[in-house]
Amino acid sequence: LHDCTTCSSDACATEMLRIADEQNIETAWHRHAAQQPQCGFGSSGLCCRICMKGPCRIDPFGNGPRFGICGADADTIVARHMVRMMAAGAASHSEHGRHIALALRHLADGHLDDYAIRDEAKMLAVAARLGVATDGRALMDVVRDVADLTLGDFQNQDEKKPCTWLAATLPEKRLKKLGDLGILPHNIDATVAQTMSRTHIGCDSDPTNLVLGGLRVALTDLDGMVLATELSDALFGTPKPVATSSNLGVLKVDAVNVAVNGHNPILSDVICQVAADLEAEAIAAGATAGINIVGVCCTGNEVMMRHGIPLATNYLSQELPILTGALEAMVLDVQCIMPSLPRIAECFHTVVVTTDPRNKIKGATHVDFSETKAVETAKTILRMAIAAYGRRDKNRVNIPKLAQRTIAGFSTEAIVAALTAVDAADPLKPVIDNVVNGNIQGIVLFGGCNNTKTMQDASYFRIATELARRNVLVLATGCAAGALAKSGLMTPEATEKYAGEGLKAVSRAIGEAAGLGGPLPLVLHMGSCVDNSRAVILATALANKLGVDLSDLPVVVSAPEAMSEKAVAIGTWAVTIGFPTHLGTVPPVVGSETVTRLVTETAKELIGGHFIVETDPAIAADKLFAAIQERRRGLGL
Ligand code: NFS
Ligand code: SF4
Repeated sequence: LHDCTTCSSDACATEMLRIADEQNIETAWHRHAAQQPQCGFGSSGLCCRICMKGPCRIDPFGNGPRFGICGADADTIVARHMVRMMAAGAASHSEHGRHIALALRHLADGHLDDYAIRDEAKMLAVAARLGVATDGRALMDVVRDVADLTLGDFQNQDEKKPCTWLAATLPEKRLKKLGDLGILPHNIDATVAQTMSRTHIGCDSDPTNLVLGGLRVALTDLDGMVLATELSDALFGTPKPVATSSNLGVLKVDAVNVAVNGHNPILSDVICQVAADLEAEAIAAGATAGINIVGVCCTGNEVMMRHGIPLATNYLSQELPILTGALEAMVLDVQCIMPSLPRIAECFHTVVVTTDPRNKIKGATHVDFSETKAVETAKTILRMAIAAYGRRDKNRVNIPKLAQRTIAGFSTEAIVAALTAVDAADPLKPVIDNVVNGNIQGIVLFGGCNNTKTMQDASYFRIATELARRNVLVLATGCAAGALAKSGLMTPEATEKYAGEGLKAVSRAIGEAAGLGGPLPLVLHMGSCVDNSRAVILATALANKLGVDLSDLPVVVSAPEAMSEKAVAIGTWAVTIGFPTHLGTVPPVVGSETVTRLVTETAKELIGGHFIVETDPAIAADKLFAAIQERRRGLGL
């Protein structure tokens, strides 16, 4: 039903897809094939389902209807749907952030015994950034104030007062520009609700005004991400470089293998902490190697960054760990989880466990997770996995041999610490000097998902190696980071092999000064998708040091396999804070020339950033490099 040679560039995925075919098990790739051809109206954004008079469709070639029944034209229809995608993305990231902020608040009030402030220095640094007094105060009083200020970003009703975290994160120049345009949000929840309300039938139909509203709601997505990352670091620790490995070869034949899949470290971090306590029970059940926790998608990135937990795989191949026949449990929380998982698990002994009462899946076992009994729940789930080990069919175990060595853990703090080893008095100076002398041409941040519309992981490898060869420093988050880790690009060897001479020299100097015993990895893993905020904080530090705006920096963003509504929100705020942003999958906006022009051209004049839509990875690399060169010229370099 599908052509395996174009599905994935990941060797483990290809191997497992052969097994899927042999055993007649359906995966996302098979379902993608079954969906072809996909609807042209939907693909171009010209199908409106906003009211029940619809669906209405606009003929892109001008031979059929030009207006929906209410009178909405292609521009309105495209803009409304795109803006709603941004709102959904912002809601998702911010809900994750709210969850962490509420946990902090409950911790401060003494209600959570299973959590602690594991990085006190980060907690105090965050407090200082938000203007919370710390001197001589009890830590939990500081935590309570930080939590309350954070929750204020979901509650403030004064439209003139921008969200606290955005104000504490972006450079002054950028804040002023966004404020002047009226797109600096005051409240995450209110902005998401306003976005839903203005896109209801018969409300905002002016495409420019709608897109501006989209930029505003996308900025709430950034707000939610920054607060999620920074507070998670305080709760669970700020990542430091750590050596681990990636791809399905991280599963162990003699272990109780447990995959954590989803996004929120509130659950996955506790699972990692308690696994050691149940080691003896696993061994007693016959698993001589004990319990082996592996990650999938973004929660995988969270625990990889903080604990060196290996990454089994990224989004599109999340079904495949079950097909190895060696996965005892897949533990889920929220977002980007395929509803097909329990169906596949039925063919094996794997238990699929949902944990969030608002995110259940038919066929999965639900174990309600609450922070007040986190350790107890994590143990219950791990014991379900240990019990499943006894039901494993040894004859059906097929673990691919491949696991790539991966150096992860490059939080902003870790990067600054490495740079401090080069110049203790002025850590950012080595980066700036090397950007000025051209050893580093610029920085690219890879983010976003996998998408069946392209070969899995292939464009990431192609664009990243192409830009590194041209001396562009490469950062990555989310499933982009998963792709680049599985491709073996998060190693010093990859730097030796693929980096241009200038970049290689800088990476060696920093890596050696920082005691890594070699150059920095070619790609710096900055974390999960919410951790795109780390790159914003780093870019802001560089901009502030140079006295310029983010839109002046030779920094670009690339999402070659953008898929989710969250990715739409991230891409949009990346543009809104001033970065040229590449999408390798065509978003459903091409049905409107006006909206397409707004986000690919007008945005550049208005806010400095713009979307670059390019499905060919080689041409995308050229376009991203050209955008970097344009920025360099602007800086007189
Ligand atoms: Ni980001 Fe991470 Fe992956 Fe895409 Fe989904 S897991 S939050 S949305 S698919 S990168
Ligand atoms: Fe059709 Fe207008 Fe209803 Fe959309 S909102 S479905 S265009 S009538």
